Amino acid sequence: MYKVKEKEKERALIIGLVRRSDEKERELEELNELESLAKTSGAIPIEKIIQVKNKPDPANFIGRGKAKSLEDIDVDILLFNESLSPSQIANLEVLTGKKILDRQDIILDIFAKHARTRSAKIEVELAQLNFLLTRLTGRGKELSRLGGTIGTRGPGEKKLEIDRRKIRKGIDHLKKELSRVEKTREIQRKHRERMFTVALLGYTNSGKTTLLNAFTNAGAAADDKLFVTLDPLTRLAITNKGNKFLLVDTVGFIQGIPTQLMASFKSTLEEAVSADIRLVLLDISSDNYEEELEETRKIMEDLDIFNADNILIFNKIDQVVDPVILNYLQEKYPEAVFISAKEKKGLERLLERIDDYKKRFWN
Ligand SMILES: Nc1nc2c(ncn2[C@@H]2O[C@H](COP(=O)(O)OP(=O)(O)O)[C@@H](O)[C@H]2O)c(=O)[nH]1
Ligand SMILES: [Mg+2]
Repeated sequence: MYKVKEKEKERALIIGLVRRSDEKERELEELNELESLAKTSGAIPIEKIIQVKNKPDPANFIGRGKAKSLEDIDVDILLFNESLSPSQIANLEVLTGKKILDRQDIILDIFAKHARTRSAKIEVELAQLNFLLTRLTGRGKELSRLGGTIGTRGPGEKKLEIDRRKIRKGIDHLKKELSRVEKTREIQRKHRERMFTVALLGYTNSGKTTLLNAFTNAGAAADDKLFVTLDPLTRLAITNKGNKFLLVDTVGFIQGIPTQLMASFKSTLEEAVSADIRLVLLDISSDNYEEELEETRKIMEDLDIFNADNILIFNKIDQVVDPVILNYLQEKYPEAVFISAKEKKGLERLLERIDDYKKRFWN
């Protein structure tokens, strides 16, 4: 399974393909999301391009000429919004000399990086193996179809069968491991000594990581030694009253998550589920914040964490030009906190709310 190499900071070109030019605007929204997913996975998105093509090329998706023209661009990854067939991936790899990834690859990579508990890691591995299996199966078909033509020697159907068997075996093994781990997990959790834990939830791009960083800077007086033992997605923060808490970044919600990935998505959110309270972020500058709020509610209900132990946060208020909108939302959601994580506005109030919750739930 391909992974974005974080240390080397690979450069990515993001590519969308639409059938008609009036679909460009919607595609651009998806590419914007894909861009932040790419960033989350550790790549550097360089540019986004949208190609109009009424029929994708069965062999090369974007077409041979277009693919050739990308050969000299200074990027390591070509990241496609649409899922490509195994043969398209192989052909594009040869034509361009770049790594070819699609949306599912990136999402799986992000899950893998956010999975911390043993069971979350297993769920992600399972999703990766299942995904690999569908790709192999697809490739098997492609290859046997090519089997008779000139220039293709025995395409290794046999090797593919062995690979498939290996993967299925791996899947069985992981499933057994998973049920074993889940049995012991509950017991361990009860025994663990914990700090007051606050999880960040919300869509990709809502500002979770920015808020995590804003709080960490605010909490610079906190004990540095503790940081060493925390994983990179968890920080120790401190309120003005001196209350310490752990702040956990999460994988975040992604539009239209493929259903095969739902299980691994949910298990990467385990930390959010077991947190004491959750900060639920919404991007107030998004055109779709109402839908996003509705979706957020649904996902949280599904995870059984839609309750009073959450603080609704409207982020990016610096982007709101019309004060009427702000007033309207403040009246409609009196419990919500309005902040700008980037400009560090409203954070004091948020910290006070965290103080209140800690007092209520933690004594
Ligand atoms: N204008 C503005 N931009 C913000 C704010 N908070 C985050 N951003 C930007 O929104 C984008 C996504 O933020 P990020 O923290 O990565 O979101 P995440 O995907 O939820 O972790 C970045 O470009 C941030 O700089 C804010 O309060 N105001
Ligand atoms: Mg983030």
